[in-house]
Amino acid sequence: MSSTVRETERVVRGACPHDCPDTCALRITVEGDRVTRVQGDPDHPTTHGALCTKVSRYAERTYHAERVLHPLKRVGPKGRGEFVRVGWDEALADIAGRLAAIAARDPEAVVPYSYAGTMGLVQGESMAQRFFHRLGASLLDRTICASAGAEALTQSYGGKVGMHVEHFAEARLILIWGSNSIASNLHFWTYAQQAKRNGARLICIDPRRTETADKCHQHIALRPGTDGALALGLVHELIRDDALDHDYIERYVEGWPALRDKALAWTPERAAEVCGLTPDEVRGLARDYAAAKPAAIRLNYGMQRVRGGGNAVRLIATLPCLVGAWRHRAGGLLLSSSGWYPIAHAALQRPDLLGARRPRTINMSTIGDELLREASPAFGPRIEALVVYNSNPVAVAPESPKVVRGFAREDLFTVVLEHFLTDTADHADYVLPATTQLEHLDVHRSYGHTSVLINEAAVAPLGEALPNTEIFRRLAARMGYGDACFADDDEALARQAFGERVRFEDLRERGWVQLPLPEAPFAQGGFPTPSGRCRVEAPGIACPDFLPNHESALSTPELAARYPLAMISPPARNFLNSSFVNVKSLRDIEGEPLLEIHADDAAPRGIVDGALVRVFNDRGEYFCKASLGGRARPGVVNGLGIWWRKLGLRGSNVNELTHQRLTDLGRAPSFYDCLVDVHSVAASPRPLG
Ligand SMILES: Nc1nc2c(c(=O)[nH]1)N[C@H]1C(S)=C(S)[C@@H](COP(=O)(O)OP(=O)(O)OC[C@H]3O[C@@H](n4cnc5c(=O)[nH]c(N)nc54)[C@H](O)[C@@H]3O)O[C@H]1N2
Ligand SMILES: Nc1nc2c(c(=O)[nH]1)N[C@H]1C(S)=C(S)[C@@H](COP(=O)(O)OP(=O)(O)OC[C@H]3O[C@@H](n4cnc5c(=O)[nH]c(N)nc54)[C@H](O)[C@@H]3O)O[C@H]1N2
Ligand SMILES: [Mo]
Repeated sequence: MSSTVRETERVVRGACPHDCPDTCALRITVEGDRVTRVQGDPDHPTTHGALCTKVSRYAERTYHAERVLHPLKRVGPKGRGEFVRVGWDEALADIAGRLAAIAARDPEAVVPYSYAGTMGLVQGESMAQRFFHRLGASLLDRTICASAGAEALTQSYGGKVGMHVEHFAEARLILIWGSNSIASNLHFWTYAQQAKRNGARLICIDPRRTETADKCHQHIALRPGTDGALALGLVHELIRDDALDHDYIERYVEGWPALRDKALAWTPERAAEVCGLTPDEVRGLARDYAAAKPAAIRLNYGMQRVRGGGNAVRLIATLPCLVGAWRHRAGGLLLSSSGWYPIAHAALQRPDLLGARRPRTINMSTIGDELLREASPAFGPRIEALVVYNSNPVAVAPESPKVVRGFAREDLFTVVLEHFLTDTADHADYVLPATTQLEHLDVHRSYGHTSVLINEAAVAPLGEALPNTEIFRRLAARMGYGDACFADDDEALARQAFGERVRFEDLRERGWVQLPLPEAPFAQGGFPTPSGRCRVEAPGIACPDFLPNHESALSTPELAARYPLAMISPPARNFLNSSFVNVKSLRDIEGEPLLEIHADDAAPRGIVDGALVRVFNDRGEYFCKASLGGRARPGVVNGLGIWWRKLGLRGSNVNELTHQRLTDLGRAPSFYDCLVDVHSVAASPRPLG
């Protein structure tokens, strides 16, 4: 480390637990029993000693005055956040009793709800899954973020695999597509800048003029959800200019003729019309992409949160095959690298504990609807108990008016494992205090690089907090589950995560282990599909196509007449989804919830910069401040996420407006496929309290 370590200090190896492609290696400085600094590890290749603003304040989060440090039991109405402190024994006995009584009627009435509050393999889905499998609870389809893109990659490439992030530094052209790298993939941006210094051209494809777009050579501000049309226009031009690598296609692409025929109908004029671009933008992009060797695409999840998101990913994933970009290690595409990791999921989660039972699967992305559903033969039992960990669904799930109604059900028994009294915890019958990353052991993979990392516990748990694993271990004991797997401690779980493939001793000693992988993984095909080829069309896999948004002038003209603005809701830079919203120093940087709007859309509505606005549609209303700072394109507003409702304006956040319709592939939410209108509150026709 650059800073010297004092005698009274020790440095512990950590890993950032957050849902971000960068999964940084941390050096955690401890003085006595307190963490004094959290820094990036200078020796880890992709972290290179740098952290984002949020995680360099991780200690501020751990030692936050509002940490939940004791079990809490609800005393007030649901949602009010009124609790009394209780002991662990009382809480666990009551919870186990309630769950056992429900399970005796039908275990599927119990539903776990979790996502990536921590990405750790131990504190994520290990002991928790064992517990729910043994109980026979409903399974959870974890779709809220990336499953459209994941399913698309799996159809096309056979898995969530792609370029190595380090090699972007050598590319001649980088398309930064549906990614605000400076905000949400900072350590990739370092490589993009290296490439730029070496003369590479950077093109950002994003409806929003992000801080990343500001620093690229060109910004292509297409309409949300039109990436598939743009990709088809590009394929059209590659064919017309004969810029194809016929040899690569012949050898390593399956089903190309179907796409060729489709793309012939997508002239640059037609694509431009759909995307809200000029035909020259489409032609220029195709020419640049064909000419630059090697050309690399950093695709990210922002572009797949729309109805046709899966198909769009598949169309874009085909481009590097068509021009043979994969032949070079600095050519190709990266959406996710998580498929490279040899994780022993079954050992960690023990689906065998289900025995012969085959519980139903609840989709987390439609939790609002699911909680409000009555029992039926098709659905099964009404949801009677919800156990939430590593997630804040009341803030982050789509169509929150319904989510809130569901969580407010008096006949729903809700347990939330948390660090803080989030919007979700406010609705709990019991809140159980969980440890943060500084207080527990874990091992991590990444979805943006390819090393495995360890996170050692730096300090003892604060207050009465316990790791998620220990909470489920104790619950299992209360339920009387005697299976040996419930006795595994966290180190045993960490060792099981990779089995013999990654030695735990190496992780302990070095902090991380690089996976052994080929430099240019698909230079000669070798995609993890049965044929080894990239699949455009194959048995059971349809040729991808452009699908217009659920809500758009193309598909719902009547709705578009009433709600003429398309809204996207990408993250605010200083929050991590809804995490860190309660860290004051970070909230102060963000100021207030914002809606970015173009001057041409603001003027006729009498909206000025900084005005309080009401954003609304048939589902709900969201109050925030208008920002005319030039980041929104005409016809599109950007509602930056994801504020806690109770820290936002008038108890609302942007998910008041989003809907629960799913994507084409992967059953994911369509957060960025949403029509709204906006009024200045002063000029609003509705009385406001
Ligand atoms: N600072 C910060 N970092 C984060 C997060 C955070 O909340 N804050 N969240 C983390 C998580 S969970 C994830 S999944 C990733 C998300 O990071 P990304 O995968 O990059 O996805 P988003 O941030 O949702 O969106 C990225 C960009 O896509 C743009 N976009 C929206 N709609 C479209 C479209 O239809 N087409 C195109 N081409 N672009 C579109 C948005 O304007 C945004 O600038 O980042 C992680 N990192
Ligand atoms: N409108 C709109 N909505 C979105 C998005 C968007 O772009 N726009 N993005 C979507 C995306 S990409 C995602 S991934 C989801 C994210 O949704 P979530 O996965 O719910 O992410 P967070 O909001 O960060 O909430 C994680 C919670 O886990 C808690 N936590 C962290 N570590 C631990 C732990 O070790 N133990 C326990 N028990 N709890 C822990 C944190 O305190 C935090 O409250 O939101 C989605 N929602
Ligand atoms: Mo995400």
